[in-house]
Amino acid sequence: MGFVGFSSHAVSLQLSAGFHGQTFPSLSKSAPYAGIPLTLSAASSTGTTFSGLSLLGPLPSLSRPGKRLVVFARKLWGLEEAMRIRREREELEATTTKVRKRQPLRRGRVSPRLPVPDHIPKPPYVGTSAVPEISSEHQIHDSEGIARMRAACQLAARVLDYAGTLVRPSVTTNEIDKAVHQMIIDAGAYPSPLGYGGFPKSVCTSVNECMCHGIPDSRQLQDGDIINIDVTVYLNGYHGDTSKTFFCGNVSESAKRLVKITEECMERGIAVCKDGAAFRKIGKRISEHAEKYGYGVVERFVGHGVGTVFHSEPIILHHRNDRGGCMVEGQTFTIEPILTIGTTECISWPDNWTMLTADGSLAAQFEHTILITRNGAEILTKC
Ligand SMILES: [Co+2]
Repeated sequence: MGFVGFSSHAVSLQLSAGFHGQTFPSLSKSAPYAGIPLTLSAASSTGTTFSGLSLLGPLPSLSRPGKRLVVFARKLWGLEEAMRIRREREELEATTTKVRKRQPLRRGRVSPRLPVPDHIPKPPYVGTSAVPEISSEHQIHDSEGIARMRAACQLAARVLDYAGTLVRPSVTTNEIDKAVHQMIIDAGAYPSPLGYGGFPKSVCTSVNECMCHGIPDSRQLQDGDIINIDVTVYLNGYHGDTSKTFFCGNVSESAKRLVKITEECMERGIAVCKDGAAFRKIGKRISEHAEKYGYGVVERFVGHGVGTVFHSEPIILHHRNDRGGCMVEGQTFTIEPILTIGTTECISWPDNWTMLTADGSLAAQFEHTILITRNGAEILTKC
């Protein structure tokens, strides 16, 4: 699960009805028809010269040029009109097909919070409604801490893997939440998002244009959706945090490409990590790769230190930056870039959690928790 960074350029627009989602191209655009070049350079009763009509083939012989010209021009207008109508119909069909393919995301019903048995230890923020401040302490572990981090991260990875197997058309995000909740509880862990700053569910499910922090609800997944599932578990006093974007049914090529490049961006960010490396290298490498494909890197949501505290320093920026600081062996943090096809600006739903691209375009995200080692980084949230 991500955290809102401090370098925010985001607009805080509330969603207004009809603002979000696909826009219909105005049909009036096609009204001034400019198809066949028709140039009547001269037209008189005594002599007629046609030019620019070669597209229409050989002209009939004109015994009475003036009259024939009028008739011919009428025919042309009829043709123009027919073509204009046809074009408008084709445009409309293209538009409705597009809309049918992907409706703007709509809110469903959010069911009551699921209970957690008393014997499961809860993180300290549970029971408070304010979003906790980001802790200034970097999380650097001894061998005992590393072993616990490994256990928490392994569990998070297994839960995410399982959650991904549930993704298919007609399944609701609420059903995914329930299954994830149960698996975490059964493992003796606590689902970290539940009750974090008042978040009402055990996992984040972010569909299509939702960038992150989507709340599981009664909406059924549709064929062609992409969905990020973001799992964080709290096990033996340590958080493990990971997310992945899954395909639901048949997904468009453009969505597949966005998802693939987003995963590659995360991997490239991880590849620069090692003891002593500058944090800003992560954003540089991610941005370079995203830019090659014309994608935007969202600046508002950042990676973070993770360990005994859910969100701490260092703040990991995924975009180009000159923030200082270097990685230290034994340190754990997340890298979790969000890429978009269109704008990187976001708007939120009135729940103040669900974040969507301001233009309704697709967003994808991947996240791993990593451990900094002397020569590189170990991905802890791997199955
Ligand atoms: Co996170």
